Amino acid sequence: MKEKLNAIMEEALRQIKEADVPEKLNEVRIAFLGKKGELTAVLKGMKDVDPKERPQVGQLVNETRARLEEALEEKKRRIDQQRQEEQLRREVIDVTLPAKKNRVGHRHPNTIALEEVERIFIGMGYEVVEGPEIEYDSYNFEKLNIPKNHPARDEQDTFYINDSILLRTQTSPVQARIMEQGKLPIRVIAPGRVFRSDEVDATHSPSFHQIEGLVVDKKITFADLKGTLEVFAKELFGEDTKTKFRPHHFPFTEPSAEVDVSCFKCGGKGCRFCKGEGWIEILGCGMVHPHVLEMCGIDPQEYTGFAFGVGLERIALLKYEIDDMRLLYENDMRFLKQF
Ligand code: 2U9
Repeated sequence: MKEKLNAIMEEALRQIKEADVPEKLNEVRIAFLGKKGELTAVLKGMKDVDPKERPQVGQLVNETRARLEEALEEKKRRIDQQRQEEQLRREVIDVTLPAKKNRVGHRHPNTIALEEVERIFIGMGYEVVEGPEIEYDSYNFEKLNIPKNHPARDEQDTFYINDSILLRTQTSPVQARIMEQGKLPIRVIAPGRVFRSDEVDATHSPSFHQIEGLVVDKKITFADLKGTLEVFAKELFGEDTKTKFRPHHFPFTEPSAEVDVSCFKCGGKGCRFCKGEGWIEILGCGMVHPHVLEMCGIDPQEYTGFAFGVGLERIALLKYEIDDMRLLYENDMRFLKQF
């Protein structure tokens, strides 16, 4: 019996040594210590052993069982340790590798300029309003004093969907719609995309952006217009900025003016930036034409108003000293990431 137990032990220890994964180790455990295992079979055969020898054989079986359990446990610990070491080797982090750059985007120069203009007018109590880019001819032209065959239609040629629907050439129809709603007084700015049938060059594009403003109330005068635009120019270009109003003509305003600001590079002395002029043109403006007020349902005897319009791209080009408008639309990251 002793030899048999020794043979079992030797075979079990050999198999434990060979087992290299926990699954195989478990198979060895079942083969020797399981219900139908070899050592269990010896225990079951105890009834055939001479009763005198039974205690000794029983002790031997128990010792063998304890040895095998210990060997199994030890091998399991070693396999687990090996696995953990392998895993640590596999998952090692190279702290010397350069970190992945987290590239955070930022606002387009047009958006930065727009938000600056909006901030200034919101500070003066204005509301920001928007309207459709596809417009009726009547809102884009007729109600703004530009009837069919008016010469201003040539300057503002656009893309027509049909005879009466077009891509808006200005954001003025947004204000015409606001006036028609009849809620007075009005103090709004209308930023948005506009379209013209223009060739692309450094200062023109078939699609660009405008910000227009409109104020309608009782007793609004040209002095209100001047004061408002002077504040705007100082906020945008600096406290020392001067403004100059030059008479001009627009069909929708009367009287009308173009506004220049003193060059913020040379302070008005004349430099390369202002082409030696000392002044830079920034916007157009005027008192809303009484006929325009009337066509939009407002009594010009009771109410007066002023309006102005500024090209957003022009503001961005000036503020950031960009010399070609096309750069604003090309989405070249080397250009855009400078702002
Ligand atoms: C209504 C009545 C009047 C808006 C105005 C201008 C003068 C103007 C240009 C600036 C550069 C367009 O982008 S640009 O080419 N705009 O000079 N715009 S007054 O006048 C209005 C608007 C709406 C109902």
